[in-house]
Amino acid sequence: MSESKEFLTGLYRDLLTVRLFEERQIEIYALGKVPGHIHSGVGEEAPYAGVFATRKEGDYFKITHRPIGAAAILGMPLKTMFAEVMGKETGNARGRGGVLHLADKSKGMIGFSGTLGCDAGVADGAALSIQMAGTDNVVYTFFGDGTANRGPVYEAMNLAAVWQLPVLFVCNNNQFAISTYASWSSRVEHPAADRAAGYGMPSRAVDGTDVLAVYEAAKELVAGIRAGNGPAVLECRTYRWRGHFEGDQMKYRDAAVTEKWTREKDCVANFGRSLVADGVATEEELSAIRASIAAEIDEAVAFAEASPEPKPEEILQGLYVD
Ligand SMILES: Cc1ncc(C[n+]2csc(CCOP(=O)(O)OP(=O)(O)O)c2C)c(N)n1
Ligand SMILES: [Mg+2]
Repeated sequence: MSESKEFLTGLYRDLLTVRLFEERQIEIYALGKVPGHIHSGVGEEAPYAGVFATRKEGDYFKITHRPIGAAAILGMPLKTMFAEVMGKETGNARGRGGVLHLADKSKGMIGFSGTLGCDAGVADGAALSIQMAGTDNVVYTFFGDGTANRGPVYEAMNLAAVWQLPVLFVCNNNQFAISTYASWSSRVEHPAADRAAGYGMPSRAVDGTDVLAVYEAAKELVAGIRAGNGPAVLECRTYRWRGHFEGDQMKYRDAAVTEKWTREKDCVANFGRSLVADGVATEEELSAIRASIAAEIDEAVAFAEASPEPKPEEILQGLYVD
């Protein structure tokens, strides 16, 4: 591996932070501590960790509903994240947004719309502001394979290409949109990457469980965007390990296939093993990283649990610009 030990172990930490956040989210949801419902992103950490490793100060980010632990990579405190997820006053949206609305403008996170696909147009707007300011910053906007088939995504891609906007469109193709297989809703293998040529954009499709493959492809595409060559598409093939939501019985899919993906294509375990095999880090060093993240998560959950709920008389505060 040509990257430094610091970079590679940092990448491992990012992957594992998202993994442990997502696992803990499942636990607290099962205990009835999360209002609404969650969309587990366990197993889909590498597209975010690999892509965000190419970021720099001043960039903008739009994450989706899965995995929301990705917000931690961008520097959002775990305490704030768990508090928001649990609907507490100490969350980033004072508990009004919940699992779908982890965002912090000071970290470049410009929010997420539950109306899937519309984020791509917002990414264009942020990219236009970068273009007008004349910097070499980039907007990273994520969406799923199902969302890749939506009109607003096509329009945003076309406009970004026509105006040569600095956007990296990242499709996390986890092969399902709720219970619909990606192959049932698209005639092309890569619903985002295969269509990029139609807009005049470069694209790459990679194994989204290989964090270094994701990073290398993103680095190449982002270099072109920062150089002023306009937008690009990166598609990462992953697999949704759990149901669309917790409680989904997944009768529409073969449990043996799921078991195979989780066993063979675990992006965290595989990357950890390669770091040890290549002499970049020892098992002990990786265990120490795990222990420090786990301790931070314990502390964050305790903080969120002890935080106050919004007061009924204040529940409408902050929903609109005052
Ligand atoms: C415009 C719109 N249609 C439908 C939904 C309901 N919905 C929520 S998640 C989801 C599946 C999206 O699939 P995909 O884009 O592949 O993302 P994934 O859930 O697999 O991460 C759907 C249909 C929505 N939120 N917005
Ligand atoms: Mg999907």
